[in-house]
Amino acid sequence: MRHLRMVNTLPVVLILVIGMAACGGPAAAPETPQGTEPPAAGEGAIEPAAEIVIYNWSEYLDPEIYAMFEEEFNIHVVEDNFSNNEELLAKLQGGAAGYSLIVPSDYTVSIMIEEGMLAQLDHANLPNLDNLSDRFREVPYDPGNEYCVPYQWGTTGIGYIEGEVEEPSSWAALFEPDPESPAYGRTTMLDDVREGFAAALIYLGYDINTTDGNQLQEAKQLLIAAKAGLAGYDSDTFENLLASGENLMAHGWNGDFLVAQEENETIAYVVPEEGGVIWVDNICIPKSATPEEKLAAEMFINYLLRPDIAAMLSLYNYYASPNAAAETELGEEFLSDPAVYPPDEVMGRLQYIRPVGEAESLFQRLWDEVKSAQ
Ligand code: SPD
Repeated sequence: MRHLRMVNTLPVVLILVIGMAACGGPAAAPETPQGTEPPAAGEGAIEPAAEIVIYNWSEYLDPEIYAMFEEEFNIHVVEDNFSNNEELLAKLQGGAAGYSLIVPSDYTVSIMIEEGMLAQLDHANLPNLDNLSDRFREVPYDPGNEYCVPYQWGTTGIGYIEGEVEEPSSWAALFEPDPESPAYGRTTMLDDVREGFAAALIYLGYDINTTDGNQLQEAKQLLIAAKAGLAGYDSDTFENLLASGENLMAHGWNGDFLVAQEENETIAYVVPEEGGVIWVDNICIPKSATPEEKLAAEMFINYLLRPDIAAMLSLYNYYASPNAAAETELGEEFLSDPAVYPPDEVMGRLQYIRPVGEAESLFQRLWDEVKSAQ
């Protein structure tokens, strides 16, 4: 089993309200139905599609799960990947069809619901929904799981090579890069507008969902200054670049660093003292799915909700599970890993990214300016 060295940092600088019920340690497993049977096919009933396409983050679903699902239900799953929520959103807004399943984060679910991009889930096809812990049945961006099912949750902080660089206990490690540090020029930041701005805004002491133009300009200047110490922006391979020794520090997601630790045990992860981001990714069905694809997609979601499969998913990518019934299979060692399930002290300084309405385009314009700055 993988272990990430989680470094506890200094006391809380920002006391931030975690407004979602989705935070906190694992809950006790409820007694729940474990059914995986597809809905009975009556006369004139829809037959599930023979193939579905899932549009997901990279390395976020054990291929063995696809194989087992296909074996059991004779439905083939094909995967395509995106690097950030905005790429997913733009692709669907651009009219991309053919996807039966997508995996947006919390704030993007809100946007997609608002824009009418998601199909309503038929809960009759999701008997395993009851396996979710209560707090994931009532997430604020989708109360009652009308459109989506929470998939995994985690945090955003800094990964680094222990012994080669000092512990980056402050975001200053990114935003005031020391040319003498071995990590100078061997550091990456996520290629992600909201995550990039969140890191800068947290360092400045601002709300990560601010729409104040002056604060966003200040954050932009900080992000531009940070570029001197960066090797680049990367959301897909940042952990591998640490594992291989090419880079020494990366802004990124906890589970990805944990997985990479299997290859390089000197990788460590920290949520800096100023705070970090907490997020919940969700599995949803785009409205463009045909009835046959939607049924097959619901069967796949129900399969993922099975305790053994939910545990397999979390043990593959080392992210926390919203599935309370999976806890027995996950085991105490996993459930008590502070890098996966942050202790209260860390939870207290995490913030959720939220939709910012019309200011989304301002964030995007400023991010483009950051990316193109010399
Ligand atoms: N390797 C998959 C990582 C998925 C992380 N999603 C988090 C998005 C938070 N903004």
